[in-house]
Amino acid sequence: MKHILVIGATGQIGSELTMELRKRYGNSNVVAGYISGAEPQGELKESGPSAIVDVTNGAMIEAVVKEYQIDAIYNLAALLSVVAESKPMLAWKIGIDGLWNVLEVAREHQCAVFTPSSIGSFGESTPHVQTPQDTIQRPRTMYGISKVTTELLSDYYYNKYGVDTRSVRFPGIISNVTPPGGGTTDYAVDIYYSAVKGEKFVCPIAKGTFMDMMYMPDALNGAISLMEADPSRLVHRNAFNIASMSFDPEMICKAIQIHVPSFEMTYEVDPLKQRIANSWPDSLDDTCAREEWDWNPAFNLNTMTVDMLEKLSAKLK
Ligand code: AKB
Repeated sequence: MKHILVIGATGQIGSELTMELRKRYGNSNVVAGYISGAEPQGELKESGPSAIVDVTNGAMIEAVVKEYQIDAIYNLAALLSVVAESKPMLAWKIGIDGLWNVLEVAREHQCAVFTPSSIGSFGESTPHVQTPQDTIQRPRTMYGISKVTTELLSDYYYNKYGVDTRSVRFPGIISNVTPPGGGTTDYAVDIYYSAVKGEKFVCPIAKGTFMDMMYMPDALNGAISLMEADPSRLVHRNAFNIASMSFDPEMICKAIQIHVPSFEMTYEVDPLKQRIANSWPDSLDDTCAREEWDWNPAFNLNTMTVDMLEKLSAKLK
């Protein structure tokens, strides 16, 4: 039986991942770890155990791991790319000092660890089209630097101590539940809210800027499938390219207009977001994930758009 701790359980990915894990492993076996001021609400709070877990406090992580006999940790504590540029030291403290704490506790208590990386781990000098699994990673943002370090440190703990660390490089994640905050790819979520509210969308990312994106159900399934994968098949560990769709603002706008013909979009490019977006891949090659653990996403831009518009219309009614 798996006993799982999700650190960052009230964030964009954490809130849905916790519920999905509870569905698969049983409500009482999945602890929602949150920081003070970001308490779980509603179903997330009612459906299973929760505990304050500040990733920068190793003793706090260890106490929860011991209390609930945790054997797997999903460590989602991080600042997203744009906000990390305005608070680089805090981004490092949460992303890397926090990761050290998680890995040390995992080493002591034999826990498997999933800590996501991102398309942000690549930079200007990375090949941008069909970015290979193993390639140049020289990002210039603090988010990217912390994600490359996450990959290296996670591999280090696997190679040196045998800690079962695994990870994926998430693209921009699109969801209709908890909104993201402070990311470069957030526009691809915000645009759906504008469409459903009948508002014009002002896009902060320029026409022709392609980035990889993914619908939340595929992202959750990817993380859980990788953690369940047969270790003898894994050539890579930290972190796998995973992909399902790549589009620019024009393409997502057109996909929405099929269902909301009156929807309009204009541009007001945000220089920081654009600089970050320009440095990221246009599309990823995810062959290794497909070969080593059968990664196979279910959604494309059109099927995601139908589902997003339907769910958001019901939610915002
Ligand atoms: C961000 O935009 O910062 C994130 C990411 C792609 O890692 N969504």
